[in-house]
Amino acid sequence: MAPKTGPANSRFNFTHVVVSEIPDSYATKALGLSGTVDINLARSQHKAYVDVFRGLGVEVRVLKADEAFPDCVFVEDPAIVIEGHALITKPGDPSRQDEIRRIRRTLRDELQLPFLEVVDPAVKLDGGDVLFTGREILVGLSSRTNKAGVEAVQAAFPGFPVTGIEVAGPLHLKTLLTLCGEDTLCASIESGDSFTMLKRIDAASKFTYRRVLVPDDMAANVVYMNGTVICKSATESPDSFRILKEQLGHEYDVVGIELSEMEKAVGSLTCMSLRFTKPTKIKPGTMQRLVCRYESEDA
Ligand code: CIR
Repeated sequence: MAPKTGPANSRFNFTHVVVSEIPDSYATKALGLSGTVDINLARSQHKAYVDVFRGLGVEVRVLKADEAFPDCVFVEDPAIVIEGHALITKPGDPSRQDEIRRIRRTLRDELQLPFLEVVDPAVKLDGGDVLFTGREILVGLSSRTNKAGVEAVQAAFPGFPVTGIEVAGPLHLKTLLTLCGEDTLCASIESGDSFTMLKRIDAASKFTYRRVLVPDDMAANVVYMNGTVICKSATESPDSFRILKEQLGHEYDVVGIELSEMEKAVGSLTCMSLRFTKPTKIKPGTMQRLVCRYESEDA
């Protein structure tokens, strides 16, 4: 079955999604844990999330849980995939750095994406800080991503403008600010952090985006792909869900997902998947400058 698609020529019509099972260690050892995780509930929430992708007709690759990496469900952080081209990152927290090994195996060896890897030891770079809008790449400067990380993204994707944006409070830029449609950004007004970052983007970007503002901070993290907006459920964030539905529902399907157990480890919707189309041929100019090279130690 061909995947459901959104607007013709959208850069966000994808054929593939990579996700990971949740290890038992997530419940006790994930970074930033607050509250007691109900691991069964976490897994059923995760299943509902994965089922949305399956319902879109895309190929979903589910990586086995890795007990050595309590945060391994957050597959967005060890890699960035833009226009089907992968950059393996240098996760900013040392406990997560070796998560790149299985992501490298999946993207490079199994899916055979055009592939680069950051090797500069000065780089800190989490995929959660990288927001591709279709026109440019905004990179959050956070506790997990530094200036060298922004430069690595710039070097890897010379086809797009790349701009560093100071993260105002949350873990990552995308924790509280995401793409929710074509040329449309979703931000929240709850704490002010999200809105501050939106203003920084307005000031730094030469592009103009339509904006959707939601009342709940965590509801500003949505996944937009294949004509669908995956957001927090009406049960968990009723007002935000209503606003997203009102403002985007005429153009896209809006699907709500419960997220309570993933939020206990600062997780969000974008961070649990990598979404892309495998390029049929490498686009000239997209990744010409090989400033990153691959490490062979885990081939
Ligand atoms: C961490 O602190 O790395 C994880 N507990 C949460 C990572 C969430 N990732 C993301 O938003 N991209």
